[in-house]
Amino acid sequence: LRCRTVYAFAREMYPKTVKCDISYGTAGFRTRATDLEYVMYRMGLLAVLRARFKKAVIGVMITASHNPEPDNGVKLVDPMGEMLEQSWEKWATKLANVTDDKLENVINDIIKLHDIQNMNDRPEIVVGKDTRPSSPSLSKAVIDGILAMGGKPIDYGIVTTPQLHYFVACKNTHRAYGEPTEEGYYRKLTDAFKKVRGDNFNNGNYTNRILYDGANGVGAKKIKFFKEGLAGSLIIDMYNDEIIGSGKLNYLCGADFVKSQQKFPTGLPQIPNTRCCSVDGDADRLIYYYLDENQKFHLLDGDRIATLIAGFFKEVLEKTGIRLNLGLVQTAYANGASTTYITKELKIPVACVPTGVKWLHHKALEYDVGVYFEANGHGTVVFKNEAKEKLRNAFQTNNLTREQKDATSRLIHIIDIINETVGDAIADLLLVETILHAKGWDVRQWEETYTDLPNRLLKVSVQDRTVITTTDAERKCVTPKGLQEEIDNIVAKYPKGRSFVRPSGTEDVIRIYAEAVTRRECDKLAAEVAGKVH
Ligand code: 16G
Ligand code: ZN
Repeated sequence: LRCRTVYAFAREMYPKTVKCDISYGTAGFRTRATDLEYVMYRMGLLAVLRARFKKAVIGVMITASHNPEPDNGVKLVDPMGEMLEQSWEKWATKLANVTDDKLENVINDIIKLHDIQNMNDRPEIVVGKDTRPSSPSLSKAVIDGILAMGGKPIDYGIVTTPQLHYFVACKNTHRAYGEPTEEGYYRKLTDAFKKVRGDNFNNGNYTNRILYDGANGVGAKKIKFFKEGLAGSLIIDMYNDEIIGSGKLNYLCGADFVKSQQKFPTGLPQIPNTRCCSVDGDADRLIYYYLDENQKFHLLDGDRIATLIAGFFKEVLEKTGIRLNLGLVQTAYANGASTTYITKELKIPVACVPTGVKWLHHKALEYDVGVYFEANGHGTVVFKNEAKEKLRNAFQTNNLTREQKDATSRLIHIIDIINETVGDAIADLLLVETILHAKGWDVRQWEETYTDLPNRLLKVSVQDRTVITTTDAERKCVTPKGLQEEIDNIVAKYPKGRSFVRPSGTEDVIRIYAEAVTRRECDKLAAEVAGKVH
């Protein structure tokens, strides 16, 4: 009977309305919201199958992150709060694209191939959504899919993407990771922050006030709860909190706008030398910046945050006297100056992986303490369980000097400021503020650690972006034949020049990245390389 409901519902309530195929890309499905109802319903079905297969709670997040307000999207979250396992992405794609009359076949294939026997289990599926006007009806479609397949939807309503990842991890670790509630999340992060900060809210050149751009999205709605929890230890002046449906989500503001346009966002007061930050539309990216006394814009992006965090962890780890290995994971978009700084000066090993959080996260797990960040501001720190245990055990013993004990205790609290499941703009903000406070730095001192090479990102529309394939963490083209050689020849003309091209995983375009010693050269290099991509 249930099966009949699944397919009757599909045909009657959520018929497939779009002919062309969509694919589950680096961030799930993402397109115009009006084309997504049936996809959402089907992802509800898939989430229940995945939950039965893993015998665990699975998450579904409805968001299109930094995209414009009329878009929306959906992604599934695996048991430990990670991105959906790669091998299931193709099932998501298949399920989304099959015609209504073949839906049953694909579902049966999934059940058979994965030998899912517990079809009567009623697994919990946690559902969250961003503030887009389309999100409520799309969330209903997901929930209908979950119910039709016999799952138990737990609707968290409007939450940030990283909050949803956190809830999934909490539920599957039986609360070892934290309480699976919004209050539990705020309490965990803000309590840890306050413990580390202590009674001196300011230190050296660091002042505890920051201007915060909420991108007119969920990041604005949720920061209010942090402000309460922080109880004045950090003063967050919030801007860009328009009401839902104003059309202003991510518009001329937010982390993606600031990073890609390299511009100060609208809506924030322009106060010289004042630390500002922006989050994106689902609050999983964070970017810092400021205007100097000449109104010149200075960007402190994900690379800058990564080097700050990795350098700090190295220092504190050394002070604990506990041997744990530390590494940083970047992508090809990382500014060359940041990579040089971290390897040559901080002497921390760096790995480079393809674009997309799942690659970074996976690689970071190879270190005891793995820091990963994309230049766009998405990143976090992950700790091996054994590393955490080692720290806790060391703290319990009496073999540590006073200094070692202090450092160890600080590190243990700092772990609780971090959302290890995925990049979390607000948790990252608390971590950056903690480090700047510890160092007594203002935003300019932070910027002085190294000088970014001027860089440019261009995109080119082509007929078929799949003709470009890459290797070596997207830094070299394999096809079309000869293209890499042409790029190499161009790059060779520019001192410290670097450039690569790759097909986007989220848009129908080829992206071109270039960096060089001067802005002019960099722009010329980008244009020359773009000229070869047609
Ligand atoms: C997605 C990725 C992000 C990546 C971006 C690149 C996740 C959750 N998000 O937004 O990490 O930087 O895609 O987009 O993995 P692109 O392939 O269009 O350049
Ligand atoms: Zn995002």
